[in-house]
Amino acid sequence: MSDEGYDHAAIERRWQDAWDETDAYRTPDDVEDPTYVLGMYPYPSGKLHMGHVRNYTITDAYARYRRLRGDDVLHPMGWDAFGLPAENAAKERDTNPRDWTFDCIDTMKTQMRSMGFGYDWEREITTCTPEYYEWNQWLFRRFHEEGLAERRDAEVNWCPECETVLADEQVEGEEELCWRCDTPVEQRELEQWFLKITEYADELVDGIDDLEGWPDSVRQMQRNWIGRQYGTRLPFTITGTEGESGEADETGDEAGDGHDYGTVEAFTTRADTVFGATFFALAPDHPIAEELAETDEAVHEFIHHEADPEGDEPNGVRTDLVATNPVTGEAIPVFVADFVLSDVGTGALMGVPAHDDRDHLFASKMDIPIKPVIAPEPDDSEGAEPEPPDVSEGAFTDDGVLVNSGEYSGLDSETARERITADTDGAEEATQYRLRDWGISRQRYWGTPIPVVHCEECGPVLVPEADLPVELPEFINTTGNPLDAADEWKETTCPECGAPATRETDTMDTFVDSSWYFLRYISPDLTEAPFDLERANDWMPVDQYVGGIEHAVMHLLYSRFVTKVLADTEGLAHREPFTNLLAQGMVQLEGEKMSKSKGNVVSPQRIVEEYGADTARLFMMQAAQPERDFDWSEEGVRSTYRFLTRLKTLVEEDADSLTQADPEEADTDASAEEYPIAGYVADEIDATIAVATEEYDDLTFNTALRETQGLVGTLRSYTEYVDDPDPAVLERGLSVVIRLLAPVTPHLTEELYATLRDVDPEAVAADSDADVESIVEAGVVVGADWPTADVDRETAEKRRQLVENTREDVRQIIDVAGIEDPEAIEVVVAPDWKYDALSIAIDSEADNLIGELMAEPHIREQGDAAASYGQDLQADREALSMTLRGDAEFDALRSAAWLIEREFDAPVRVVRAQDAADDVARQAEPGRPAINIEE
Ligand code: ANZ
Ligand code: ZN
Repeated sequence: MSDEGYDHAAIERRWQDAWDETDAYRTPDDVEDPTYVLGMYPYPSGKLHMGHVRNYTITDAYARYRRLRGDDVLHPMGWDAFGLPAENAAKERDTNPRDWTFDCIDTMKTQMRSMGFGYDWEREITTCTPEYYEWNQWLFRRFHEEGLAERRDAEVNWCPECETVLADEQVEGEEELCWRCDTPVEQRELEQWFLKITEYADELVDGIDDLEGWPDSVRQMQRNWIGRQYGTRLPFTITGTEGESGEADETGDEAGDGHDYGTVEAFTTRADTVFGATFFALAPDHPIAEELAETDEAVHEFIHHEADPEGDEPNGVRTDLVATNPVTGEAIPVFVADFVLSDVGTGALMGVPAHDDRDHLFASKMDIPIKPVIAPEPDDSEGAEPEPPDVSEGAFTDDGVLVNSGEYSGLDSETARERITADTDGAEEATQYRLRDWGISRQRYWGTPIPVVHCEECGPVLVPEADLPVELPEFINTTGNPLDAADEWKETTCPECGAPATRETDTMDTFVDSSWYFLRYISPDLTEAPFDLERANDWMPVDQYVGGIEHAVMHLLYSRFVTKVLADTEGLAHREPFTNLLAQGMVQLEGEKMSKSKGNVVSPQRIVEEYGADTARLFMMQAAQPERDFDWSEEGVRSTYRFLTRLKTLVEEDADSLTQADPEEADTDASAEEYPIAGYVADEIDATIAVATEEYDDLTFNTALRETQGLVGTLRSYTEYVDDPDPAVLERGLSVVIRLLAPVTPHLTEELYATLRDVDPEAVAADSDADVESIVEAGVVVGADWPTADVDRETAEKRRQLVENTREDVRQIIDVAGIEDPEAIEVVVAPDWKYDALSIAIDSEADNLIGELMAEPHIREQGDAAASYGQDLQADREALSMTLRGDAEFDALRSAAWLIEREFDAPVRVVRAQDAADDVARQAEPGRPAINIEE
């Protein structure tokens, strides 16, 4: 403990024990609809890093805030416990993934406890336990029954040396080598399971519009990922030519001479460019391309050796075929090209180099003509004709006006698309998605076994519900998939015919686990179903979800998908799982993301040891808005620690001198009469509550904390400036500060709240259970209410602004007039009629404002003064805004007078206009008192 410190270790341990002992964070099953606050559960890697600490401090602070507001709160935690790293670690250390995982969970749980996170640990879930993954298998069965799970061929990474499938993470570098033996990895087709998320594609995109509590960036990422496009499918007729390879005539005269390949549809979003189609292209694994490869050497060579769909450059080979454009009748050459993707659209496209960037690149490389058919919209005012754009260097990709397009010339792109689609035989509107079905098969051990048995007679058969869970066998350390080597486990009998059969050795993608875990917390011990439907209907959706932006696409999309399926099949009453989403920013060190690989991590454990969890939490929450990245700063941590130390001293010193009165009952208005300074402090307390509450609602903790620290400063100056501070105001101030900080620094505030209530915190460490119970129950975490303000935020801010502006005006005058040593300062608040006039002016729609003002007898009575103020108002009409009323301004300035007094070391008098000299009073305006300084 340094000079400036406090015994944070003892305090934090004391309260953690007390919370545990009293189950302070339990959410009983019978609460009606708790506020559900959830942080993305961690992968148990062994250590909490700063990213975790930030994520979980955000949820913890918000959960505590909601609890103080009087909500029931559900704030659970669990473990995303399956995954490849555990399997690798087990192999390296010659242990098994289960032991390794549970060791990691133990350490991380201890660390979470030391951070003071208030979880309901009775609801803890661990996805690698059969009690959890049984329900993944159950889910798989349900999907299958609904026709939403399907087995198909798909490509995997295969190492021929290790004879095993590799995860993408196990394929290294540009050359794509096996991580273990450095052999070049091959692609292999394997039968795999898919969940048909594409059937929900439309609902998944449309629903994004309603996710108003999500960041726009995440919503856009989801839209892009789903990638819905509206377009047209155009039928092209493909025929062989008699010409020699590569000699097909571009004008298409020879079209139709040879072998007939029938019609191939091309999906396009730009049917308006169809007159500019100068080539046609097939994906390398398009059936026609594969057929050609049998006889055409060049096509064979391209498909099997040259095609590089991932490369930046488009590559292709020209075939002997031609395609007939269904709109123009023109014949164009057919290519096989690697930028045509087999699983997008129809696996074939019309190439329009003049208007598509990639087609332009390809055409330039392959010497294909480039023919512009869309012109930029000509400038209307000049009545100019549309001019075809220059496309020699690059494509013109905007919509525009059609040119060189026969009867369609002159139409705008949008209209042309509709007309061409309608006019062309066999053309139809089509919707196309980027989203693919969700491949869930993984050839690894540490995951949920896919509950399928392979029988020679019956094919793949689902394991019956009664036989679930299919449990993982003991881990075997082999180069390949340990499940393949687990012979005894693998051999079973067919559930349908009883013949010998083998188990599926693939396990599920761990995104399956996380696609519904938020439902499991609701009834974590249920043995008949994955979740209690009725309670889930009451408790879902998650009100506030917090996690890293790296999960903005997959995890969130899969969770949305599974929720929708459960709504359709199980009667879940919610179709979206997360109402509000916060994607937290990164913790950086010197501008770079903290990460193990960069070697720039700061250990949360060390920070907790040196400064305490409260300091770590407060520093993080005040450093930046939760969505923003911020830089770790040891100096920032130290200064946070000093702040907490000083707060502790302030509370302890004052606690002695304070009355035992209930701070909420304190009559602060009455004391404001006697002590004007106390009035100011009381105003500031209310203002702080008003602002901080709104900021907590928005999870902008940094602003809430800045406010609260400002109030601590005010309270400290107050005790320093005044000999006998009003005990009621001071006590209320301290009690408010403690409660406003409690969500972020729960341990110290609990301690100080006890001090303030004259409870000896040490008593919670004593043996008597009854004591702990009663102390905790009256404490800030369990017992206290969030403070309420006597003022709304807008009024509070106007009051502050008035005081600030007035001080600034005094400074200006003293400066400009060169006053060395002011004798007295008089602040004159405008007369009431000016406030009335201002209010009328703001509401008025009359051209003649003066006339409207003069219609009011008590304003007209003011004569010239009214006319002249009326003219001022008329001149500023657009910019007028309502101030506080005269008496409110008077009160605010009177209570703030001591600030001015202290700053300029002169007595201050605040008066209303009628009590001041006329020449001064005349200058006073609402929001801008007149100032008179005596030298
Ligand atoms: C003609 C055309 C003209 C196109 C034009 C675009 C611009 P984007 O690019 O996101 O708008 N396409 C169709 N099937 C494809 C496949 N299997 N693999 C790769 N690309 C394919 O996506 C739509 C466009 O992608 C389609 O519209 C098509 O090119 C291309 F000035 O057709 B377009
Ligand atoms: Zn069978």
